[in-house]
Amino acid sequence: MIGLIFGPPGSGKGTQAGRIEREFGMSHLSTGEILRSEVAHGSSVGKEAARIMAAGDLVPDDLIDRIVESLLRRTDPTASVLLDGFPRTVEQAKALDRMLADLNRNVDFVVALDVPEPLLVDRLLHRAALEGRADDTREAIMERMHEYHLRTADVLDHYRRSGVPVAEVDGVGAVDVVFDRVRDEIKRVLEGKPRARGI
Ligand code: B4P
Repeated sequence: MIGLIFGPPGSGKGTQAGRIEREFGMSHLSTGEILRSEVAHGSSVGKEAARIMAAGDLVPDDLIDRIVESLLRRTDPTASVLLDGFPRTVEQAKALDRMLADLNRNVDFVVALDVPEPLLVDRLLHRAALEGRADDTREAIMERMHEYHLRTADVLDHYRRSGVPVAEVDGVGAVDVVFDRVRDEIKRVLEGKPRARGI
């Protein structure tokens, strides 16, 4: 099974992904975490990505596609994988379709977290105060929101058009409450049941 956790910056992708990983036995693959690790190690990829990420921009599609393709090729073909933060552009989504087709796999579901923008900004500024991530400055946060609307939001339509089940989940509320909704949606998709409440 291949699942995607999708949503704007600060919507809780990474937070919910850890819980989904434990509940459904999926391997969590976060492109944001991979890039931060490359930056921390000072690799050539990290050097290229650091400045782009700190400005709140998206790293180039070909760079991120190569990273994901190499990881997917090294993954046990029977393992369930949860992709977090990828794809972030329609071009990345098309590249993922090609990678998965080569591996005789496909995207089985998308969980999209829905959170109003003022709350997203509050969450990220709160995280900035706690963790001091380079891309959690107010300026970078606003740029990340802009990039999301400009380039990432259309990814959901790509999957809807392809017939992949897309579950939009209300991401407002305590982390455990949001996870209850996420878990119910994934179970519903896995059981092939129609949606009970509106997408
Ligand atoms: P990511 O690491 O994906 O960063 P993010 O969008 O902020 O999500 P994250 O998972 O960290 O945060 P979450 O919403 O869980 O990407 C970082 C950067 O990497 C991108 O801007 C880009 O430059 C680059 N990048 C990554 N993938 C790329 C790709 N495919 N293509 C190009 N570039 C790429 O949580 C946010 C905060 O909210 C946390 O503090 C959390 O504790 C809090 N929170 C979560 N759920 C909450 C809840 N229910 N209530 C209250 N707070 C909550």
